[in-house]
Order: sequence, then C-alpha cells, then structure tokens
Amino acid sequence: MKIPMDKPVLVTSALPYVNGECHIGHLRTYVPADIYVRMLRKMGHDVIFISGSDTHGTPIVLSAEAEGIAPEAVVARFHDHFKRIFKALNVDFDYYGQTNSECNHKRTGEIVKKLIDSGYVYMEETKQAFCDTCGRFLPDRYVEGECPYCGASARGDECDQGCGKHLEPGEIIAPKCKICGNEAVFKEQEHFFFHLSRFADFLASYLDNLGGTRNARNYAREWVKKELRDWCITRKLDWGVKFPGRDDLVVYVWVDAPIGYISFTEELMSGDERKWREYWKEDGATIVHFIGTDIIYHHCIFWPAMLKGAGYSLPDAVVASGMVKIDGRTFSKSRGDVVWTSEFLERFHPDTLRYYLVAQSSHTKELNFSWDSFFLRVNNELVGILGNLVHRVVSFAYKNFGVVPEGEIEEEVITKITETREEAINAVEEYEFKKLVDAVMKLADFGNGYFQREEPWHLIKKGDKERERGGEIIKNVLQMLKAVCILLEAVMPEKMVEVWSQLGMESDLQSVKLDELTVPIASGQKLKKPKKLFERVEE
Ligand code: B3M
Ligand code: ZN
Repeated sequence: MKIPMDKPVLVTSALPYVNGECHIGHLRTYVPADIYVRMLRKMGHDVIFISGSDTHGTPIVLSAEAEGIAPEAVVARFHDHFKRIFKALNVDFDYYGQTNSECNHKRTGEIVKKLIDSGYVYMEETKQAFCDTCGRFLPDRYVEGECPYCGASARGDECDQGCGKHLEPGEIIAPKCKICGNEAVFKEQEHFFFHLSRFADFLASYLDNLGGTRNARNYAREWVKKELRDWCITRKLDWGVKFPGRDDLVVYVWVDAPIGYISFTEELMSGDERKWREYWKEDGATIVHFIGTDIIYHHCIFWPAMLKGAGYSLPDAVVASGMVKIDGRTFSKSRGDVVWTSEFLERFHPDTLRYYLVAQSSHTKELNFSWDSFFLRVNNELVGILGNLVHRVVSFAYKNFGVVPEGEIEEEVITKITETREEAINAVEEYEFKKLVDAVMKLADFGNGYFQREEPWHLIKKGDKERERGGEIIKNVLQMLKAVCILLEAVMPEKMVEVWSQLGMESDLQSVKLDELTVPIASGQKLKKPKKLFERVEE
C-alpha cells in the first residue's frame, strides 16, 4: 500500500503477553515493523511507532499462580525484560506502554460504555467451564480440550494447535482443567456480549478496502462470509479492567489489549486531547498494525467492529507475518524447541539476527529457523559479500588516497542506485522485506563486479592520468557503499553506522533520507581505517 504523504502515520506492533521471556518467534513482528518505520522515515513520512506489554488475561494470571506471586510482579519482571530486549535489538519504539496503565483503564471503560449506550452490548445466561475439584470457573487458558472446528487440541479461547480460530467460552469440546487435569463441567453464569453479528456488512466492505497483506484480509473475509456470532466480552477474573457497573467481572483481554494502541498514543502525546484525537477520532493519520497470523481474527474482525461501534478511526492496513518454526517444528518450551532472544544476543550481533529474520523468507510465509541456515546467511552473505566488499574497497581507498578521491559519478552507477531505490520502495509498500535486502545485496554485488572489472589497482601504478581514473573508480564504488548504508540502515542500524563512519560521513545516518542516495559523496572527505564488519559464525 502506498502511504499518503499528507498525513502522519501510526505504526503499531502487537503487544506481547508479558508472562515469559522473549523468544525469536516474537521478533518476526517487531523487527520487520521497526524496519518498516525506519524506511518510511527515510521516504520522508512523519511516523510514530507504538507498542507495549499486554498485561491482562489468563496468560498472566496463570503464570502468576504457578509461581505463587501477584500478577503485578509477573508483569513488572517481564515488562522490563521486553523493554531491554527491544533496546538491545534497536527496535526503537516512540512509546512502549503497558495495558494496565490508568489511561488504558480509562479509555477501555469509555469505549465499553459507549458500546453499551449505543445498544451493542447485552447480557445473557451462559454455560461456562467449571472445575468441581478446584471449585472455580475456568476462563480461557484455564481450560484445554478439543477444537470444535478442526479437532486439534485447543485452549479455551483459541485453537492454538490447529486452525487458529478464536473460540467462545463454552465452545471447546471435552474441556479439562489446566490446573488439576480433571474434566470440567458446565455451569450457568451471567455474561455480557457484543453484537458482532450486526457488523457483518460493515466488515465485509471494510475488509475489501483494507490495506496490508493479503493473508490477513482473506482469512478474515472467510469468517465474515461463513458466520459471525456475537462475542462474549466479559470474564470472571479479578485481574483486568472492570466491566462498567460490575465488580465481579472484567472485560476479556482482547477488549482492552488493542485499546492499548489508542491509550499509548494518548500517553505518548501526554494527554494532548487535540493531538491524539486527530489520530484516533478524525481519520487524521494512516494506521498500520503489524501482527502475527495467529491474531488476524482479533485485528480484522473484533477490533474494527469495536472501533466502528464506538466511533473511532479505523485501521488502514493490517500486516500479518508468518509464524516461526524451529527446525520444522512448532515452538514449544516444554520440548525445548525454542530459541531465547537473550541467549542469542549473548553470542551474536543483533544486526545479524535482524538481517536473518527478513532475509530468510517472505514476510507472510512461515520462517523455519535452523542454526545452519543462520550460519549460512551470516557467513556467505554478510561476511562473504557485504563485509568483504566494504573491507576491500575502503582499505584500498584508505591506503592509496586517504580521502574520497576526485571524480564524477558515472551514469551507469546512478542508474543502478536509482533502480535499487525503486525496488526498495516497492518492497516496503508490499511489506516484502526480503525483497528489500535482496535488492540492496544485488547493488553490493554490482559494486563488487564494477571494482573487479575496472581494476583500479593497475591504474594507480601508471601515470597521473591513469591514477586519476583509478581515483574516479574508487569514488564510484564509495558512492555505492554510501547508498548501501542508507538503504540497509533500517535492517542493520549499528553495522551501517560503522560503515558510514568509515566513509567519513558525519551526518546521523538514521535521519538521512533516500534523496541523498545519488548526492555525490564529497571528494576530499577523510576516510577512516576500516575494521572488519562481521565475524564468521560457527556452532
Ligand atoms: N497479547 C499476543 C498474542 O496473542 C497478544 C497480542 C495482543 S495485540 C493487541 O500473540
Ligand atoms: Zn481448530
């Protein structure tokens, strides 16, 4: 999707549940979203980038219970953990909030009240899973059983091992209590429902115009076509945002979590009513959500219906990344099929992980992580192609000239850089970050071929004229390196800043725009003694 230039852009990344450590499966959403934001800024857009911790719901309460501590303590520990990881990876949010903030409680209360007042919410007696042994109701993750749609084993509110469908309370087949393992029974309880079914026509046309990736639109459309049942929006829990007027009920976590996108915007704008309303009430911004494919239903069905019902602006695009597997298997902490981000970062540079995550597969496809594939990408591409080129060219230039030599940038080189710029912009607009890195690596390859073909090392040993020509060739290759830095900063911010400084550039690379790509690198600019860019990695 082409993003209009005349409005600001709000990019969000799904909110991680802070009930455990960050693994590389999480990163498939955050790293590409960060790359997207950095590229939009390079294209001249005014962007804010928001995320935060999802602190409510049974994922948190279950972990707290298992450890015998309060939910607040679990939240505090892992909220800090995630913030640290994002910093280490240079995932650079303008604001990273948490859904248990006062502002989010208030905004959620206001939105739910608006839905009630508009007649979109009703109360009903329902049958809910109950454990006789534990003597309590079993909301969401407190219960496990069989998915009524595909038969896979599922949690109370989602078919996490099979078709991925959201499940309503009472829908799961053969439910068992997650705490004691005994079979659950069904018991009557009063709950509140959102009239989702009334939004079917609205959603059908909304989805036809929604930007983002096709997988998100198509998956949601299928459900709208088939059936939309009303949505139970309350739970019997203590931890969460209270349902208005009911002390015994909180809202379902999927109500207050996406509302976090709004509250965090408010918090970032420190309550400046006019400013955040422009984003969320007056269609004054382009809103883009980055999510994983497992939460398309929530972002393309529940969320727009809720916003529409409460009179808020609607998201313009939903970008859904494929899931991460480990050596072909689904992530599983208990089987040890998991790679923890912090352990990864103890051994390898964050930029190598950022690069791998986008270079390994198309954004909407599954990413099958294996150590072999990681080593290959780093050793062949980052060390073998990119690192090598930078080192060879900068060393040669540094030794023989010390500065950027005099000369013209050739037509052939300008054309190549301009083509790469177009490919990069297209890649960003298609959310195909692999195409972005592939295009820039092709430019690096071209630079390598050019250097090899022109053989400046012979020229500089001959007469003055030839030496001058040798300098001009070097200047052209340095120009290509400058372009590589600008185009790959979004993917490898730290490493590209290193190269930038070897080239003697003094500006802040992060704020350099794409328009600079073909601005000739200044002759006479002092080069720095090059250091190796990437180390080979081994098991
Ligand atoms: N906390 C995480 C997940 O289900 C969930 C996302 C909320 S985004 C508003 O992947
Ligand atoms: Zn299923």
